[in-house]
Amino acid sequence: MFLMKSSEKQSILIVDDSRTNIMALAELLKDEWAIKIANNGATALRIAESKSPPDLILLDVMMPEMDGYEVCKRLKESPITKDIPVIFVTAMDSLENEEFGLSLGAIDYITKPISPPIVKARVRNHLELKKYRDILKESSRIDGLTGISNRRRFDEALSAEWRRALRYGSSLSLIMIDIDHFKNYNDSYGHLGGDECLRQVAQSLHSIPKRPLDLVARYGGEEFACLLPETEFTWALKIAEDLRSNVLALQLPHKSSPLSEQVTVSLGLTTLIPQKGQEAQFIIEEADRALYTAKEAGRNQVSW
Ligand code: GH3
Ligand code: MG
Ligand code: MG
Ligand code: MG
Repeated sequence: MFLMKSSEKQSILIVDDSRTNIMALAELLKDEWAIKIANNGATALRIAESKSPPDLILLDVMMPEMDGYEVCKRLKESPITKDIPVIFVTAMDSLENEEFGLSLGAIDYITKPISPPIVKARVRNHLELKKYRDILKESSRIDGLTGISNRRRFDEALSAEWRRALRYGSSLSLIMIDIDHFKNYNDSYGHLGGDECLRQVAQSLHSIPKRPLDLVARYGGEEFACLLPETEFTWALKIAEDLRSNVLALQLPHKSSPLSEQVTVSLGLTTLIPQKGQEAQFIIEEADRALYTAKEAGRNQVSW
């Protein structure tokens, strides 16, 4: 459900200050792959960090302002872009240059003038490897019990969205969700019964947020987290209420709950605009505090 659809074309970002070079490469590759272009380093970095990053970057070296080596260095330094493979395509054909380019983390170094079939073959090989890396990466970010995203995916997404929100001054919302009286549930229905309950609650939570960057993850035990980038408080509150009522709608019996006859969740919501000097951890602490308030106030409710 989370894996890339095989029908989706992989995309290549071509970075070159020469329009002629861009057109030549684009012409060569456009039938097989989706093409993005940038005629300077800053634009390339922006596209690489965007919500739909390329699967491969073909990078010129000699460009005014920021050269290709610097672009590659920055791509490899950022956790958001470091896994995008970079191939230098350049007229700088000395062994020293090639060695330097590869030492920056590029996976390949192609010198101009290019041989079109060889460029195509190398691009194809690297994109094939990228596809399998993506599949592996994806499966290591799925929670084994519930099939939704796991803590690792959540931590990565939070760190990426925190940076983005900090840079653009946008609102980030986080909802922490905890099943009420789950210890009792395990006591009544056994650990396997508890596991089945976790699966159903996870799936019902997962089906609520609709935008591609919204994320519901199993945070740990019987706690879940819902991360909503670029989301204002009012909308996040509506999502939180929807999460709560979707779990109620499951009508899972919970005979030993001191609260009601069925499984319920408590939710803590925080919306904030990240400020310089704050750590991403801050939004978790705030949402946890709100969750504690919801528990204290009687559970089966949203607090903020
Ligand atoms: P509260 O309403 O205050 O949240 O009460 P609670 O009983 O849910 O809270 P507590 O954190 O004390 O209990 C969480 C329980 O969740 C304890 C643990 O046994 C259970 N749990 C955690 N992970 C799993 C799991 O993977 N499977 C099962 N079956 N139970 C789990
Ligand atoms: Mg150039
Ligand atoms: Mg708990
Ligand atoms: Mg609990």
